[in-house]
Amino acid sequence: MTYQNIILEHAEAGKISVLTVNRPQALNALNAATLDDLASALARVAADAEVRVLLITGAGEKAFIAGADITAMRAMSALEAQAFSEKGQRVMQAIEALPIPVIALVNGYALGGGCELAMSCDWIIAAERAVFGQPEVNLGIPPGFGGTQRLSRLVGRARALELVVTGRQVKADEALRIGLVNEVVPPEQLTEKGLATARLIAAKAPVAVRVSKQAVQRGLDLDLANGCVLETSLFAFAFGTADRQEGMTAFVEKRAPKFEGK
Ligand code: DAK
Repeated sequence: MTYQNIILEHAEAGKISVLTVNRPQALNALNAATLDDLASALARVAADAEVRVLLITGAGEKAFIAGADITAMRAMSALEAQAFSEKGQRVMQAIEALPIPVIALVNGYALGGGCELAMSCDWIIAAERAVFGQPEVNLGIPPGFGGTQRLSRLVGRARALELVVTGRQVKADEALRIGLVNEVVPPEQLTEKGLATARLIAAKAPVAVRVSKQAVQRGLDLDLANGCVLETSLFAFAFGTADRQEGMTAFVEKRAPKFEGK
């Protein structure tokens, strides 16, 4: 399958997928065609049982994604804007709903819809030159791809609201300090750091990784007691897998486990 504005590649015998938004001439801004490409690539990754981790990044040296495409949005009618918004929301939800870990490798500007897309991933690794922000107030709109909701969940109400209503941009070191990103690395090490993290995850028992993501993600919408009930049932499910037996047997036999995702 060929895409217009993204590249979908595979590494480690198909266990790691790397999705690159590829419109560097517009700093990888999200227009409708790019959102369609993303939706289709995400559906493909979701349907591929071999893939253990997805990495999402942006092409070029300057930007991860500089936001929704302002030039395209400027010309939209209200109905077109509604369709565009729905496409964007679907992409963010599709990222979040993937059963495997998704890591954003933010190589430069992650503004507006770009910051929102990065925050839809499970966590962010940033290059030192990365810049984050929700500058929509400069354009007369609030964030519209979930930014007000995900930013406040990541950095807290006060910091999120300050960033959203001022449009202030945050460099990588501050993003690390406020908990927006997990890690900051030199730009030339970003891809390798992402791949190394993905390899680490791909070597673990796939079912245990998937249910761990479910437990953390779905548990955040529950109170503690119900979150622990959810954890117990997912734990019991994983306990029934052949990989659980293999993991424990390998430990006792002092050898590396061979997990098969069963
Ligand atoms: N859209 C379209 N083109 C963009 C773009 C964008 N967001 N950002 C950059 N570009 C284009 C520039 O126009 C320029 O194109 P040419 O002039 O070369 O043709 C090229 O990329 C290089 O950009 P610059 O020349 O501006 O590069 P600089 O280094 O000088 O500046 C910058 C980099 C990232 C600081 C600057 O480009 C910038 O401020 N960009 C805009 C950032 C921004 O405001 N992003 C937020 C977009 S609003 C919705 C839901 C969600 C949304 C909307 C609606 N609904 C519910 C309906 C989301 C909204 C957004 O994301």
